[in-house]
Amino acid sequence: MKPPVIMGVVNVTPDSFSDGGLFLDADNAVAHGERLVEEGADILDLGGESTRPGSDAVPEAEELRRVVPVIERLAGVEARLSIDTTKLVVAKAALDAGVSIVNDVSGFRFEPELAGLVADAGADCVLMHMLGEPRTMQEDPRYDDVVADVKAFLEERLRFAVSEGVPEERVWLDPGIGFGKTVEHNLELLRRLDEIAAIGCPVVVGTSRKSFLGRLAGGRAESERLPGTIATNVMALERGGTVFRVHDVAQVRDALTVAAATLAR
Ligand code: HH2
Repeated sequence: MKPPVIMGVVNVTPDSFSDGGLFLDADNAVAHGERLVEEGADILDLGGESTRPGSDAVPEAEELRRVVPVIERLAGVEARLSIDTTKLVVAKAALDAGVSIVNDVSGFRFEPELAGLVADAGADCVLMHMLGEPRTMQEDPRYDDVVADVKAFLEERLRFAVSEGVPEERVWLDPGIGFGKTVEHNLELLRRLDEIAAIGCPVVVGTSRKSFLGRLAGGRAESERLPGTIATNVMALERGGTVFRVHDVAQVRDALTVAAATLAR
Protein backbone atom coordinates (compact mmCIF):
# COMPACT_ATOMS: atom_id res chain seq x y z
CA MET A 1 0.00 0.00 0.00
CA LYS A 2 1.25 3.41 -0.88
CA PRO A 3 0.81 5.89 1.98
CA PRO A 4 -1.13 7.95 2.77
CA VAL A 5 -4.14 5.62 2.88
CA ILE A 6 -7.10 7.44 4.42
CA MET A 7 -9.50 5.51 6.65
CA GLY A 8 -12.65 7.56 7.33
CA VAL A 9 -14.54 6.92 10.57
CA VAL A 10 -18.27 6.12 10.58
CA ASN A 11 -19.45 5.70 14.17
CA VAL A 12 -22.93 4.16 14.28
CA THR A 13 -23.16 4.81 18.02
CA PRO A 14 -24.98 7.05 20.50
CA ASP A 15 -21.87 7.75 22.58
CA SER A 16 -18.63 8.00 20.56
CA PHE A 17 -16.40 10.65 22.08
CA SER A 18 -16.47 13.19 19.23
CA ASP A 19 -19.55 12.39 17.13
CA GLY A 20 -21.75 10.16 19.29
CA GLY A 21 -25.39 10.17 18.16
CA LEU A 22 -24.79 11.99 14.87
CA PHE A 23 -24.81 8.81 12.77
CA LEU A 24 -26.77 6.34 14.90
CA ASP A 25 -29.61 6.56 12.41
CA ALA A 26 -28.78 4.29 9.44
CA ASP A 27 -29.72 6.93 6.83
CA ASN A 28 -27.36 9.44 8.44
CA ALA A 29 -24.57 6.88 8.72
CA VAL A 30 -24.87 5.88 5.05
CA ALA A 31 -24.96 9.53 3.89
CA HIS A 32 -21.92 10.28 6.06
CA GLY A 33 -20.03 7.29 4.63
CA GLU A 34 -20.84 8.36 1.07
CA ARG A 35 -19.66 11.89 1.84
CA LEU A 36 -16.36 10.63 3.26
CA VAL A 37 -15.77 8.58 0.09
CA GLU A 38 -16.43 11.68 -2.04
CA GLU A 39 -13.91 13.51 0.14
CA GLY A 40 -11.28 10.90 -0.65
CA ALA A 41 -11.51 8.11 1.92
CA ASP A 42 -9.84 4.92 0.67
CA ILE A 43 -11.42 2.89 3.48
CA LEU A 44 -14.55 3.42 5.63
CA ASP A 45 -14.19 2.09 9.18
CA LEU A 46 -17.64 1.27 10.56
CA GLY A 47 -18.16 0.83 14.29
CA GLY A 48 -21.16 0.10 16.50
CA GLU A 49 -19.44 0.28 19.87
CA SER A 50 -17.60 3.20 21.42
CA THR A 51 -14.21 2.38 22.93
CA ARG A 52 -13.74 5.77 24.58
CA PRO A 53 -12.10 5.66 28.04
CA GLY A 54 -14.55 4.40 30.66
CA SER A 55 -17.01 2.92 28.15
CA ASP A 56 -18.82 -0.38 28.75
CA ALA A 57 -19.19 -3.13 26.14
CA VAL A 58 -22.31 -3.08 23.93
CA PRO A 59 -24.36 -6.33 23.68
CA GLU A 60 -23.72 -8.29 20.51
CA ALA A 61 -27.30 -8.04 19.22
CA GLU A 62 -27.29 -4.26 19.55
CA GLU A 63 -23.92 -3.87 17.80
CA LEU A 64 -25.19 -6.08 14.95
CA ARG A 65 -28.40 -4.07 14.67
CA ARG A 66 -26.41 -0.84 14.35
CA VAL A 67 -23.78 -1.81 11.81
CA VAL A 68 -25.05 -4.56 9.50
CA PRO A 69 -27.75 -2.53 7.67
CA VAL A 70 -25.26 0.31 7.16
CA ILE A 71 -22.62 -2.03 5.74
CA GLU A 72 -25.15 -3.59 3.38
CA ARG A 73 -26.06 -0.17 2.02
CA LEU A 74 -22.45 1.03 1.71
CA ALA A 75 -21.22 -2.18 0.08
CA GLY A 76 -21.16 -0.60 -3.41
CA VAL A 77 -19.12 2.55 -2.62
CA GLU A 78 -15.71 3.20 -4.17
CA ALA A 79 -13.82 2.39 -0.98
CA ARG A 80 -12.97 -0.68 1.04
CA LEU A 81 -15.04 -1.27 4.16
CA SER A 82 -13.65 -2.13 7.58
CA ILE A 83 -15.48 -3.24 10.73
CA ASP A 84 -14.28 -1.79 14.04
CA THR A 85 -15.20 -4.56 16.48
CA THR A 86 -13.72 -6.95 19.02
CA LYS A 87 -16.53 -9.49 18.60
CA LEU A 88 -16.48 -12.65 16.49
CA VAL A 89 -20.20 -12.63 15.72
CA VAL A 90 -20.14 -8.99 14.61
CA ALA A 91 -17.04 -9.47 12.46
CA LYS A 92 -18.59 -12.54 10.81
CA ALA A 93 -21.83 -10.71 9.94
CA ALA A 94 -19.85 -7.71 8.70
CA LEU A 95 -17.67 -9.89 6.44
CA ASP A 96 -20.81 -11.54 5.05
CA ALA A 97 -22.29 -8.08 4.40
CA GLY A 98 -19.27 -6.82 2.47
CA VAL A 99 -16.35 -5.65 4.64
CA SER A 100 -12.85 -6.88 3.81
CA ILE A 101 -10.94 -5.55 6.82
CA VAL A 102 -11.42 -6.39 10.52
CA ASN A 103 -10.17 -3.65 12.86
CA ASP A 104 -9.85 -5.15 16.33
CA VAL A 105 -8.75 -2.69 19.03
CA SER A 106 -8.00 -5.65 21.31
CA GLY A 107 -5.57 -7.21 18.80
CA PHE A 108 -7.43 -10.57 18.90
CA ARG A 109 -7.12 -10.69 22.72
CA PHE A 110 -10.83 -10.47 23.63
CA GLU A 111 -12.01 -13.12 21.16
CA PRO A 112 -8.99 -15.01 19.78
CA GLU A 113 -11.23 -16.99 17.38
CA LEU A 114 -11.38 -13.81 15.30
CA ALA A 115 -7.96 -14.74 13.89
CA GLY A 116 -9.28 -17.94 12.31
CA LEU A 117 -12.28 -16.08 10.93
CA VAL A 118 -10.03 -13.47 9.28
CA ALA A 119 -7.79 -16.23 7.91
CA ASP A 120 -10.72 -18.17 6.40
CA ALA A 121 -12.26 -15.01 4.92
CA GLY A 122 -8.99 -13.92 3.31
CA ALA A 123 -9.52 -10.52 4.94
CA ASP A 124 -7.00 -7.96 6.16
CA CYS A 125 -6.88 -7.12 9.85
CA VAL A 126 -5.77 -4.25 12.07
CA LEU A 127 -4.28 -5.37 15.37
CA MET A 128 -4.09 -2.52 17.88
CA HIS A 129 -2.36 -2.11 21.22
CA MET A 130 -4.53 -1.23 24.21
CA LEU A 131 -3.69 -1.52 27.89
CA GLY A 132 -6.38 -3.85 29.32
CA GLU A 133 -9.89 -2.74 28.37
CA PRO A 134 -11.61 0.61 27.66
CA ARG A 135 -13.39 0.76 31.04
CA THR A 136 -10.11 0.94 32.98
CA MET A 137 -7.33 1.69 30.48
CA GLN A 138 -6.78 5.32 31.49
CA GLU A 139 -6.35 4.54 35.22
CA ASP A 140 -2.67 5.39 35.75
CA PRO A 141 -1.19 3.69 32.65
CA ARG A 142 2.48 2.69 33.08
CA TYR A 143 5.19 1.21 30.87
CA ASP A 144 8.92 0.47 31.20
CA ASP A 145 9.48 2.00 27.76
CA VAL A 146 6.19 2.67 26.01
CA VAL A 147 7.56 2.18 22.48
CA ALA A 148 9.47 -1.01 23.29
CA ASP A 149 6.49 -2.42 25.24
CA VAL A 150 3.96 -1.62 22.51
CA LYS A 151 6.30 -2.97 19.83
CA ALA A 152 6.82 -6.25 21.72
CA PHE A 153 3.03 -6.59 22.15
CA LEU A 154 2.40 -5.99 18.43
CA GLU A 155 5.12 -8.47 17.41
CA GLU A 156 3.56 -11.10 19.67
CA ARG A 157 0.08 -10.42 18.24
CA LEU A 158 1.47 -10.65 14.70
CA ARG A 159 3.00 -14.06 15.54
CA PHE A 160 -0.33 -15.19 17.00
CA ALA A 161 -2.28 -14.10 13.90
CA VAL A 162 0.19 -15.86 11.60
CA SER A 163 0.05 -19.02 13.75
CA GLU A 164 -3.73 -19.01 13.25
CA GLY A 165 -3.34 -18.86 9.47
CA VAL A 166 -3.50 -15.13 8.68
CA PRO A 167 -0.83 -14.35 6.04
CA GLU A 168 1.67 -11.82 7.39
CA GLU A 169 0.97 -9.44 4.49
CA ARG A 170 -2.66 -9.21 5.66
CA VAL A 171 -1.74 -7.86 9.11
CA TRP A 172 -1.65 -4.12 9.82
CA LEU A 173 -0.43 -2.88 13.21
CA ASP A 174 -1.55 0.11 15.29
CA PRO A 175 0.11 1.51 18.44
CA GLY A 176 -3.32 2.51 19.80
CA ILE A 177 -2.91 6.23 20.44
CA GLY A 178 -5.01 7.13 23.51
CA PHE A 179 -5.75 3.54 24.55
CA GLY A 180 -4.15 3.34 28.01
CA LYS A 181 -1.64 6.13 27.42
CA THR A 182 -0.76 9.47 29.00
CA VAL A 183 -0.14 12.54 26.84
CA GLU A 184 3.60 11.83 27.07
CA HIS A 185 3.11 8.16 26.07
CA ASN A 186 1.18 9.25 22.96
CA LEU A 187 3.88 11.77 22.02
CA GLU A 188 6.66 9.24 22.51
CA LEU A 189 4.86 6.71 20.29
CA LEU A 190 4.43 9.29 17.53
CA ARG A 191 8.00 10.56 17.89
CA ARG A 192 9.38 7.01 17.54
CA LEU A 193 6.76 5.59 15.16
CA ASP A 194 9.60 4.47 12.86
CA GLU A 195 10.42 1.77 15.44
CA ILE A 196 6.90 0.35 15.08
CA ALA A 197 7.12 0.64 11.27
CA ALA A 198 10.38 -1.35 11.41
CA ILE A 199 8.33 -4.48 12.23
CA GLY A 200 7.52 -4.43 8.51
CA CYS A 201 3.70 -4.33 8.51
CA PRO A 202 1.59 -1.36 7.41
CA VAL A 203 1.13 0.99 10.39
CA VAL A 204 -2.32 2.41 11.20
CA VAL A 205 -2.42 5.67 13.15
CA GLY A 206 -5.47 7.03 14.98
CA THR A 207 -4.95 10.44 16.57
CA SER A 208 -8.11 12.07 15.19
CA ARG A 209 -9.71 14.54 17.65
CA LYS A 210 -8.26 12.66 20.64
CA SER A 211 -8.09 14.31 24.05
CA PHE A 212 -4.29 14.69 24.20
CA LEU A 213 -4.54 17.07 21.21
CA GLY A 214 -7.03 19.20 23.12
CA ARG A 215 -4.83 19.27 26.19
CA LEU A 216 -1.64 20.13 24.32
CA ALA A 217 -3.35 23.03 22.55
CA GLY A 218 -4.57 24.60 25.77
CA GLY A 219 -7.91 22.88 26.31
CA ARG A 220 -9.61 22.49 22.94
CA ALA A 221 -12.97 20.71 22.58
CA GLU A 222 -13.33 17.75 20.17
CA SER A 223 -14.63 20.01 17.37
CA GLU A 224 -11.52 22.23 17.66
CA ARG A 225 -8.89 19.51 17.35
CA LEU A 226 -8.45 19.39 13.56
CA PRO A 227 -5.17 21.38 13.59
CA GLY A 228 -3.69 18.94 16.12
CA THR A 229 -5.06 16.01 14.14
CA ILE A 230 -3.33 17.28 11.00
CA ALA A 231 -0.05 18.01 12.77
CA THR A 232 0.17 14.52 14.26
CA ASN A 233 -0.84 12.74 11.05
CA VAL A 234 1.79 14.62 9.05
CA MET A 235 4.41 13.68 11.66
CA ALA A 236 3.24 10.07 11.53
CA LEU A 237 3.50 9.98 7.73
CA GLU A 238 7.06 11.24 7.95
CA ARG A 239 7.90 8.49 10.46
CA GLY A 240 6.50 5.56 8.48
CA GLY A 241 2.72 5.61 9.06
CA THR A 242 0.67 4.05 6.28
CA VAL A 243 -3.06 4.22 7.13
CA PHE A 244 -4.55 7.33 8.77
CA ARG A 245 -7.83 6.81 10.66
CA VAL A 246 -9.62 10.18 10.74
CA HIS A 247 -13.02 11.84 11.09
CA ASP A 248 -12.20 14.89 8.91
CA VAL A 249 -11.30 13.18 5.65
CA ALA A 250 -11.20 16.14 3.22
CA GLN A 251 -8.86 18.28 5.31
CA VAL A 252 -6.50 15.49 6.39
CA ARG A 253 -6.39 14.10 2.85
CA ASP A 254 -5.19 17.50 1.53
CA ALA A 255 -2.62 17.88 4.30
CA LEU A 256 -1.22 14.38 3.80
CA THR A 257 -1.17 14.68 0.01
CA VAL A 258 0.95 17.81 0.30
CA ALA A 259 3.13 16.24 2.98
CA ALA A 260 3.63 13.10 0.87
CA ALA A 261 4.60 15.17 -2.19
CA THR A 262 7.11 17.05 -0.06
CA LEU A 263 8.61 13.82 1.25
CA ALA A 264 8.36 12.21 -2.23
CA ARG A 265 9.38 8.82 -1.04
N1 HH2 B 1 -9.52 4.80 17.81
C1 HH2 B 1 -10.84 4.73 18.09
C2 HH2 B 1 -11.60 3.64 17.65
N2 HH2 B 1 -11.06 2.66 16.90
N3 HH2 B 1 -9.18 1.72 15.81
C3 HH2 B 1 -7.88 1.77 15.51
N4 HH2 B 1 -7.32 0.80 14.77
N5 HH2 B 1 -7.07 2.80 15.94
C4 HH2 B 1 -7.56 3.82 16.70
O1 HH2 B 1 -6.77 4.72 17.09
C5 HH2 B 1 -8.95 3.80 17.05
C6 HH2 B 1 -9.75 2.71 16.58
C7 HH2 B 1 -11.47 5.84 18.87
O2 HH2 B 1 -12.06 6.80 18.03
P1 HH2 B 1 -13.63 6.89 17.69
O3 HH2 B 1 -14.05 5.68 16.92
O4 HH2 B 1 -13.94 8.17 17.02
O5 HH2 B 1 -14.32 6.96 19.11
P2 HH2 B 1 -15.20 5.93 19.92
O6 HH2 B 1 -14.33 4.77 20.29
O7 HH2 B 1 -15.68 6.73 21.12
O8 HH2 B 1 -16.34 5.48 19.03
